Amino acid sequence: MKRLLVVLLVSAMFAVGLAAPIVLKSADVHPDGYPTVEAVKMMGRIIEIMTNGKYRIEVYTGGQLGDEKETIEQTIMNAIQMTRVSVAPLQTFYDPIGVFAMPYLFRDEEHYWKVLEGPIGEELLKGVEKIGLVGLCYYDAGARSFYTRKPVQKPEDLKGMKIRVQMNEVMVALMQALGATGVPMAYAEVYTALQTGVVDGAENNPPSYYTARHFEVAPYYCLDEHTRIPEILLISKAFWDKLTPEEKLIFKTAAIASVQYEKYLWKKMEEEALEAVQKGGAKIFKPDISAFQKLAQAVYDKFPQYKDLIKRIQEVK
Ligand code: GTR
Repeated sequence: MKRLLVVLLVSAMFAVGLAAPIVLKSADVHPDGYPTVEAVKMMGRIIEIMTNGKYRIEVYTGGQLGDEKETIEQTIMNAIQMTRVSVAPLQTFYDPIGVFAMPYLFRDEEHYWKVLEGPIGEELLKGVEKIGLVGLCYYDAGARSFYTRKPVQKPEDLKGMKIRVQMNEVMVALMQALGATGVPMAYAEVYTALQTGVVDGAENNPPSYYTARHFEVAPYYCLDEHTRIPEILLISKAFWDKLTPEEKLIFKTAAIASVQYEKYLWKKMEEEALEAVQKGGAKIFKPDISAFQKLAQAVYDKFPQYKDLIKRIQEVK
């Protein structure tokens, strides 16, 4: 009798389209509440509704599925279906996108979005197909600045310091140009590395500085805003290729909607984070940015492969 009921129930569920959804695992190094995490969740809800429950996105937060290099690899292999990462660690897999890590590349925020949402941004999103990924969209990640155990107010203060950077060659070169040593390291390890003095500092945007609680162990935040490296949402090409044209359109539309949401959450959190870290004891310093900018120019000679792209980016008005 019980069996019959189960069978009936299951067939009824199939009939109304509630049958076991296809679950996409999506990775993020940030916690719940972080703009990128909430944006991907929103995208998932739109997709679930629009496909009558056929697809569901489960976001695995806080680096549960590995660091960014690992989740990129897993997404390429379709072991997980999606990952939201910074474009910085993607450089190792697809070099052209590393151009976005160049220091002081964008004149301002408007220029940044014009490039990302224009032909150059599209071209680089499309480019990741070569490595088995599909780029769905970029998200805002603001500007990255230094935070250290001892105050930094001008580039000379960075001399001899070990600064944790993302897994990215441009960032290592930038630290060298500023007189420091770049130490590539996974995000999850940064707190302890700062606490124990394995590194003297790191660099990131205000929401990361706050949510990863790095302000507790590196309380001097110098807003030199050396880079604007966007976030990117990647989906496995192996998975993508199985979607119908209509499903692809739904995924892409949902991604675009989630970008608007992320941008809104980002602005809010950027402000809240700056307030919260100061309440938590961090000291914020606004330096003379041109001093950093001048030294950072040396990085441009080291990456001749980006010359054309940089020229095109600068020409975007
Ligand atoms: C954050 C970014 C993360 C991660 C992190 C890091 O700003 O959102 O995806 O790349 O920086 O520094 O590792």
